Amino acid sequence: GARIFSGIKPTGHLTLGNYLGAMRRWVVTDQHRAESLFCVVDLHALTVEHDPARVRRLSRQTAGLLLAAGLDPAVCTVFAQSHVDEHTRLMFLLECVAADGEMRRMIQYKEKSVRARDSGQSVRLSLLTYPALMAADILVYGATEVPVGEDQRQHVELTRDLAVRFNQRYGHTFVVPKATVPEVAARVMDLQDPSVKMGKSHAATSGIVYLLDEPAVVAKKVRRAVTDSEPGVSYDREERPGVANLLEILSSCTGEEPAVLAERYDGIGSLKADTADAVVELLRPLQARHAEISADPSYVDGVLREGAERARALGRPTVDAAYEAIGLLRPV
Ligand code: AQP
Repeated sequence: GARIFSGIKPTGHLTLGNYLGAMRRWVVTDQHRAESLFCVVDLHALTVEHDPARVRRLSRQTAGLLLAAGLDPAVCTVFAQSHVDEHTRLMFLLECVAADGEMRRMIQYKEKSVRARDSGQSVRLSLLTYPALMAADILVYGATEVPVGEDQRQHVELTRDLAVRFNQRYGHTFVVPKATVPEVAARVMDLQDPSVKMGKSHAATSGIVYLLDEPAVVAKKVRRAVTDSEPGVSYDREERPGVANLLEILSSCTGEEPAVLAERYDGIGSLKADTADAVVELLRPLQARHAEISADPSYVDGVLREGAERARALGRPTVDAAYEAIGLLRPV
């Protein structure tokens, strides 16, 4: 049957992009239709300059937000990557089937290594090998599907390549997974600069809607979104990226096609007003549940503890099989 794995990095406060591109599907459909695991991938947060106390705080907050969004620990597994050693055990084997060239080709590596150098920091080696750990995250659990936003598709493709290569060389060990990307809002763009994605680790925050932004803040950010000087509203991602982004966000909230929505509006002002309202309503229940959940920090810790146990039990046989297959002497 289907098995689902996906993760989220505790590198910043979660955004509307994380929610529409990934989390919402985990909550609404994925967790109910297959055995599924959702992971706070905290090790990945160490691949760029980081503050230890902040990563720890964001890890707990991210887990809390996954639960507030509606992941139900009774039907799915919510856990932290660093609690389950199987991920790093498998990573090394995958580094032994991966080539350095294919790692260097990854867009995220290119972008984030430029960002690090531009701000005078060295590029951590783990940023280059990141996709091997991500591949391990997925392959450990024999996931068939990986629900992600568009920006992660390339890493899932590499995961497939590594799985196939390992299986060919050392015998069938891994399930070959595929990425599933939403039809709209697969790449929510920054409201102030619709040429870049809305990213939680970006420094300029006025174009980013955070899941915990107050309604008035959400409304202000949407109202001030950068669009263009064309009259009227039309859906054209190439020529009108700012307007298209608003239409996609609204579409993702209401379920109507962006092009159909575009016909309904004469001016950008009313599109922005409706989009702001829709996002505020979308976030309202999540924010209410988050307030309840944060009243009891031990709740989140308990969920993570049980999640890690379940994940470990699911993952260990595959990693043991991979160690055997690749030629390591197994302890007796
Ligand atoms: N803008 C987005 N639109 C749609 N989906 C998105 N995702 C992220 N941003 C958008 C999806 O959310 C999931 C978790 O993302 P992540 O934690 O792997 O990465 P991030 O939020 O992009 O955070 P970074 O990498 O720390 O910040 P950036 O890169 O922005 O500087 C993934 O499924 C992702 O596709």
